[in-house]
Amino acid sequence: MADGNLAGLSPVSSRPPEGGAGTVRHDWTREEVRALLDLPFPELLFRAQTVHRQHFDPAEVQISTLLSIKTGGCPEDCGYCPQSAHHEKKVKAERLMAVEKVLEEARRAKDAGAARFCMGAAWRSPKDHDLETVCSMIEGVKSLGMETCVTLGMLDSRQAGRLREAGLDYYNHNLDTSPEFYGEIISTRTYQERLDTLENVRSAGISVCCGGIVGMGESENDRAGLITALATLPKHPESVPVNLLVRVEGTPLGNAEQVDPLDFVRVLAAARITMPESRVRLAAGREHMTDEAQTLCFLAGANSIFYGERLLTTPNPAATRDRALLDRLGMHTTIAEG
Ligand code: SAM
Ligand code: DTB
Ligand code: SF4
Repeated sequence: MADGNLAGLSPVSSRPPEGGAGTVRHDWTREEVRALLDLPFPELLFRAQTVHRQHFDPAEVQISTLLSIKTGGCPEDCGYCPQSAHHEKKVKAERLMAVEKVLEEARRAKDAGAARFCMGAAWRSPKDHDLETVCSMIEGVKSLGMETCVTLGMLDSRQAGRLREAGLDYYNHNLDTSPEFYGEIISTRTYQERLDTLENVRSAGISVCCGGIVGMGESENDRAGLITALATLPKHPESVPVNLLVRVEGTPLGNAEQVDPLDFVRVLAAARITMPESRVRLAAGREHMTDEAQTLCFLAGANSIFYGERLLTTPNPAATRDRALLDRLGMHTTIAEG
């Protein structure tokens, strides 16, 4: 998908440009990622945009629509999440949605132009009976001609195999933050358990969607730690969602300090440079972001967004606002991806 527009442009420093076409490194060190995050902003963006153009059409953005198929009442204690049963104010727990209802929503998302339909469940891990229902949802959404993604918590290899058999394209499971900051945010599941789930998903032949959250009180070193953990996986995740924390009142992180939007852009740029072939998603947190900040995110190499009025339980920009922004920028969306 490289368009070669920048062929012949020399890099601004004496170092070779990261992730040149054909070079995908898996040996990034945290120091190297920190050095990227610390670059002067114009240089960081130039490098990210250069890498981006070697692998993608810089005017194209993939859009995915989310649906919460099982909301609330989650036994996990993730400090950012309004669906955890541990927090003082939480969203109402609901049952797993009926397959037909989910397909209705998927049809609506397809008509609005989404290429991928992502279904999320507030589970620690799926029960066998529920997994079968989710498999029917996957089969139904695929028959509409959309890509499928689910996020259901931890999976063992048998469960991953079953999802693959049903035709699942992507599984979302995030590392969330650096290994050492992780314990400040979640106590009910370990970093290693997350890595094990990712390995089970990979081995089953499902594409991986894995990223994290910025804005939970982490240091720049933690941000570098997250990017390094992702960029040193044996195979880079095909999708890397970078979420800006949605601060939900009543969760332990409801009053977390706001992140400088330019620092958020830096994390996206570092993800783009270190994982040149991955789709980097400007994920949660766009609702309160200006159009100009989102534009910088696209320049930094983000080429995917969640589209539609709702994420899982919190608001997302209206589709009309997103369309207007993409039109202003002369950008277009992917219809379907192989
Ligand atoms: N329950 C499953 C799990 O966590 O494994 C799947 C759903 S969970 C909501 C998916 C991801 O959404 C989390 O890993 C986290 O990265 C992100 N997320 C949840 N709440 C968020 C918030 N308030 N702001 C930003 N991202 C959030
Ligand atoms: C991801 O990284 N972000 C999405 C998706 N994967 C499942 C979820 C964001 C959730 C934001 C909070 C909410 O709406 O509940
Ligand atoms: Fe549960 Fe997922 Fe929310 Fe954690 S992020 S509390 S596992 S729904």
